[in-house]
Parts: sequence; structure tokens; C-alpha cells
Amino acid sequence: MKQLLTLFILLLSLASFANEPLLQNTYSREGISLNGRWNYIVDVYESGYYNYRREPHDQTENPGSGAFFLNKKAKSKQERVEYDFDYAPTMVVPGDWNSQKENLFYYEGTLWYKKSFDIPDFDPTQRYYLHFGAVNYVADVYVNGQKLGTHKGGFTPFNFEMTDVVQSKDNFVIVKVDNKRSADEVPTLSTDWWNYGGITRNVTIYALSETFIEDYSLQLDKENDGLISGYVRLNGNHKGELEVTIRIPELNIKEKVKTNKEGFVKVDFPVKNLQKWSDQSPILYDVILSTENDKVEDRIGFRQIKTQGADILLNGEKVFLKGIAIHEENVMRGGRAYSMEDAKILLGWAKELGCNFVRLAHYPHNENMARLADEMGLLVWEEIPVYWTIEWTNETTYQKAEKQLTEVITRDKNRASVIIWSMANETPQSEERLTFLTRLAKSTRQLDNTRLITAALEDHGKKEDPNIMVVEDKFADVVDILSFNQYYGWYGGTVENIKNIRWEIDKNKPVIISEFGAGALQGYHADENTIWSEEHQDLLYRETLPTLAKIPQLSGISPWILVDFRSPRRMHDVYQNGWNRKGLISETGNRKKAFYTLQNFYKKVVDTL
Ligand code: GCB
Repeated sequence: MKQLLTLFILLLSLASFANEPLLQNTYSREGISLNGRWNYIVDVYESGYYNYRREPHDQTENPGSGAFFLNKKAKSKQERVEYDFDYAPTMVVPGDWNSQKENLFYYEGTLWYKKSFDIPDFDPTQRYYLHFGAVNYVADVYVNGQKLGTHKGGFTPFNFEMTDVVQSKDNFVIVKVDNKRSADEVPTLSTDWWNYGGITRNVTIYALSETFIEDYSLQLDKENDGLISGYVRLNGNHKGELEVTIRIPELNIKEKVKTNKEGFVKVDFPVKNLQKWSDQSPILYDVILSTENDKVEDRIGFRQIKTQGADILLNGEKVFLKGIAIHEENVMRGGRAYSMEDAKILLGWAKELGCNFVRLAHYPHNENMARLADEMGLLVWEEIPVYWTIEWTNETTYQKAEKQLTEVITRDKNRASVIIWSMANETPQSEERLTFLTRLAKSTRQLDNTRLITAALEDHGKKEDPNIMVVEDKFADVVDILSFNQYYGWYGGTVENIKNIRWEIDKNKPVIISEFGAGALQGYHADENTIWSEEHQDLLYRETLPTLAKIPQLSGISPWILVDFRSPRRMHDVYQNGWNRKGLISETGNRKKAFYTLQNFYKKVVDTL
């Protein structure tokens, strides 16, 4: 009997791990924001999660009073409860904990958040969803003492339905967040960025009708630029087929389609006089999808992106990607960036640099970034944190990577700005890794065959002639764009010799130099041969840019990196102080010399390529 019960509890807990389908375009829905101050308890030993036999409270029959998700209160002077959220300190959500509390600066572990909420105009006929923009890394979510589910992956959105557990007043949500690194996770133990923990993006409640528009994809057909195609998916207990109307008023489009019994319908309709979205002219159209009792509005750009030989074609025309790599940090405030205002700072700097392209490294950034890039005319590379030494043979690790990729593709598939999905960064070669990445690429193509696939690979000097650089990687056969990071003059090689090197790329594919760079402490001036000086970084840029320009297949670059970023790997107390100094802008917002060199290159040189 006891075994059966254990099995039942295990099945229950597994069921709760299945995330629910992601709500598309939450921007168009009026939600109830749970942003603001949340109480928190730091739980180093996870004693609010496990009982003293190390069994998870939420998987035991009678969770004891130590189970934090119950939000227990002592009801009498004899009752012992060893925590109380209402007396706990508070911090701001969204926001990482490291930059908000000095004593949590280096913290990697479990922290519990709690917030009380009411639902104004509560309507028992509606369905209520709790949506998180992202939580790093594992989130266990409970509402009113009931577990809604668990989500893993620090940079993608997720939501849970909570219709059966909420009421109009006196609700509470408790989230256990754990950002411990682990060898089998994605990312794995070692990275070169700060492991900011916490509820790092918005938390919002959405009230939805019984049957609502869950997801849709609308894009210009890859081959036929007179056709918009995609699908709409409804969610609900509807019976039979339902009508969906898609309107694009400026194009005089009003399409009525019927879903199948599962609420799904493929769409395909001709379009005339469309002004295509491009970096030069980022035209977005109002798109309105409606059913009998739901409506979502979006702003969508329509464009085509493909490769032809060694060229990247945007709407049939060759485009050179004048890029920059970006980490998702707002250095001016400190910590993870999360708001539209943060996105405006970062993408505004990229524009000032003269970019038409950004590499959002090394994990999915906030949805604001892609939405703003749509408005600003920036082409976007998005990636998942399959970085360095992932466990290639671990099936669960693969599933985690694929899930993160699926979540970001699901979220951003209607963004014209996003043209590239990148599978990985600087991963060491092996057959297992090739299988892993090829599988990821295949699954990406199944999810979205309209965008280009790449991965940041590595180059090396030939044995016979170290001045000849090559990329010998079988994954190069799988990708649409051959991208690689190269640090000649910083990690190996000398700056003086940069002019003598050349790349031999034997593939007829577009090439992106996904990284190059050198560290410099802003304000530190010396002769150009002095490492860490602004002059030295600038010299490396002046030498590298013309050398790269000689690669016949060169279709873009995204130097490393827009802004200095926090990294626990960078401990030199004079020059680094916990910051990776390869930024063109310092953590105080000041431009370094190389910023202007790259800006100048983008203004003048690129057009002649
Ligand atoms: C790289 C990595 C990037 C690092 C950078 C560096 O190749 O892709 O994540 O931050 O080098 O600064 O070493």
C-alpha cells in the first residue's frame, strides 16, 4: 500500500513538471501585474522544501509545518512555526537578488519568494493564468498552498493555469527559486557571465475566456512573397470547429478560418502591396486575431530571409550584418536587464554604434529586446546557453536544451527582426556533441523553417602554417551560416601579426565572425602595446577589422562585446574587478576608443565590402 502511495505521489509530481502551453503575445493582454516588493527567505539548506528525512514536503502525504509553500501562521501561543513570510525582508520583482542585496551578491542556492494578491473583478467563469517572463534557474510555483508546477531554464517564459485554486481575495503565491549550477544543466557549471538568481522578469496574472487564442504564427512564406502563412491554436473545452478572424487593416486583409475540433487551423492567404520589413525600413502592421470571445493584437513585420551561396539575402537582397554582441545586463543600475527601458539603453547603444544586427548572447534575452528590435530595424541572433562543456551524452540534458530552444522559438517566432537561431557557443568537438547539435538543429527546422541556423564555432591555425586559420568542424555542414569566434591577438597570436593571417574557408556559406575582442579598462591610457589600455583594444580592432574584411564569404560580424559585463572568472583587481572588460562601453556608461573605431568601420568601410 505504502509503495502504491509513493508511486502515486511520484506520478503526481511528474505530472506537475509538464509545463503548460505558452501564451503567445502576452503584451496584448491586460494582465494583473505582480511586480513589486515580494517577501523572501534565504534557504541555504532547503529546509523549507525537504523534511528532515530529505523528502520533498510537496511530495509527502502530510507536509509538516516546515513546508514553506503552505505559508503557515502560528495560530496559538503554543504552535511552533519556524518561518513567517510576513516578517521576512522584501526585494523587488522583477530583479535578480545578487544586485539587490549585498549579502546575496555571490549567493547560488535556494530562495523563497512570497506575494499576496487579490483579483479585482474576479469572474468565476474565466480562466486564470500565472505567467513568468523568466526565473533563473528552477522555479517551483505554489498558489494558496497548491503546487502549480516546476519550470527549469533561466531565460525563457512559462505559465501555469491556476483557475481551480484562486479566489477574488487573499491569495498568495510562493515561488522557490534555485540557481545552483550543475553539470547536467543548460548552461552547465562553467560560463563567463554572472549567475544572477531570482525572478528576473515580469510576473503577471491573465484572465482568459473559457476558450482563448493560445498561440499563432504569421510569417511571409519563405518562397512566395505574396503569401502569408502560419497557424492559429485555441485553448479550451470548445466542442467542434470555431471561427477565427485575422485582420490586417492596412492591407485590407480579413480572413475567416475554421479550426479543427482540437482548436487548430493552418492559415495561408495572399497579400498584395505589402511593404516588407527590413533593417532600413522596419515596417510593422497591426494584426488582429479574434474569436467569438477573445481578441489579441500584434504588430508584425513581414520579410524573407535566406542564404544563397555565401550571401545572406533579406527580401532577396544581400545584407551585411553590422553587429555587436550583447549580454543582458543593465550595468548602470546593476544586474540583469528586464524592462523596455533597459532594452532601449542597450539597443540604443547598438544603433549609435551603427549596427543593423545584434547577437543576443548567450541565452534568450527578454522579449522586449526582440520587440524593440522589430521597431528599430535591428536584425537579431538569438541563442540558448548550450555553452562550452555541456553533457552531450545525457538525454535529460538534451531535453533541457531543446525545451529552452522551443520556448524561445515559440515566444519570438512572429518577430521579423529575429533571423537567426543559434544552437551553441564554442562547444568542444566530439561525435556526441555533433549528434546533440544536429538533433537540436533538426528540431529547430521542424519548429521554424523560415529562419537561419548557426552556432558559434571555433577556428585554429593550420599546423603547416599557423598564419592560415581554418574551421574544421562537421557541424559546419549542418548550419546555414558558418559562424565562428576568433580571438587572434588576445587569446594566442600577437596583434602585430594579425595583418598576416588569413582564413581558408572551404564552404560556400555566409560567414559571421561571431566574436573577437580585447579587454580594456575604460580610462586607462597607455601606449598601444600595453595590454588593458583603451589604446591596445583599439589597436586590436584597427588590425582585425581589415583582416576580417578579406574573408570572401564574410557576411557579418558581432564583436565581443557592447558593454563590460560581470563575470566571476575575471578577478584581476586592477583591471577587472569581477568584470569582463571586452566591452566597447564601460560599466559606467563611457565609450572606449574602440567604440569609435568600430563605429567608423560601420559608417565607411562596410559599404565597400
Ligand atoms: C568567448 C566566449 C564568451 C567569453 C569571451 C571572453 O569566446 O564565447 O562567452 O566571454 O570569449 O571574453 O573570453
